[in-house]
Amino acid sequence: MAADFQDTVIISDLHLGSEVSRAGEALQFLQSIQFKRLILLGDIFSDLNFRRLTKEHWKFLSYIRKLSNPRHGVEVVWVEGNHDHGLAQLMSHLVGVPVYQQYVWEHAGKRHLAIHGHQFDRFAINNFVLSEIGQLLYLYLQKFDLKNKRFARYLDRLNTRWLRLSAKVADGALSYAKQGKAERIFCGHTHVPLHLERDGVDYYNSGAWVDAQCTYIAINQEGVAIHEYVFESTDDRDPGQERIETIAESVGVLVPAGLPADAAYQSIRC
Ligand SMILES: [Mn+2]
Repeated sequence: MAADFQDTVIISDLHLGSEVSRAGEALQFLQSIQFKRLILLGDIFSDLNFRRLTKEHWKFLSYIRKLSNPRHGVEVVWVEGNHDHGLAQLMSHLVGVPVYQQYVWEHAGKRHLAIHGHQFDRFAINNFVLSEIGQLLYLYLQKFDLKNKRFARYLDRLNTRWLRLSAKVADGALSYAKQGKAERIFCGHTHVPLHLERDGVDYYNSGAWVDAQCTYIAINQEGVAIHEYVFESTDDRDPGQERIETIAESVGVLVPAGLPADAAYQSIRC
């Protein structure tokens, strides 16, 4: 199927070196999918202490190194996050992948921009009141809630901290994309997958690979979608299994599959 082949795949916030990192599943996922470009959108590492990396974490890194070999015809890009900060030089040597502060590319006649998103965490909100985007978000969520009862429970679990950070990064990113004349902007950092559209600019958050919910962004000719990767926990015979969660571009928000999204967020610093 055409959908099995992606132009670009984006993952972020794997937090290697942390106990909650889902490195094994991330590796399984990358091996199950075909793509021309892989963007590691920041916070792939949790900190600079390499002694905390487990065997599984090293396996993930060595696969990235393998993938970046020109022989494979895959472009691998590392975009620095706040936890990755300072690893840039080391990584490009160790894993053979170029590291960027932000990465810009053209696809389907549109300008795409990938940036981790911590840059908007302390974003000075000057022309957009935070409560406004908070309300906007709730409107999106409520609209969706009409179709999915389970989502009501998810909504209940959202706390103000989550909402504030997720909204802040979305708002900052949308403004930044507008300035930079990008039609699509991609961030991580908040650990919460999200799609928002404002003034003709689309914002996508790739979520994270820690705790229960692991999400990625896939870009192909049909557009952009956020997916949840669902893996076999006991048996590896069908590692490619994956469930497409929601994401029609028009709907605008990802519904985690009944999982406590805020738990993932709270368990580790973004
Ligand atoms: Mn981060």
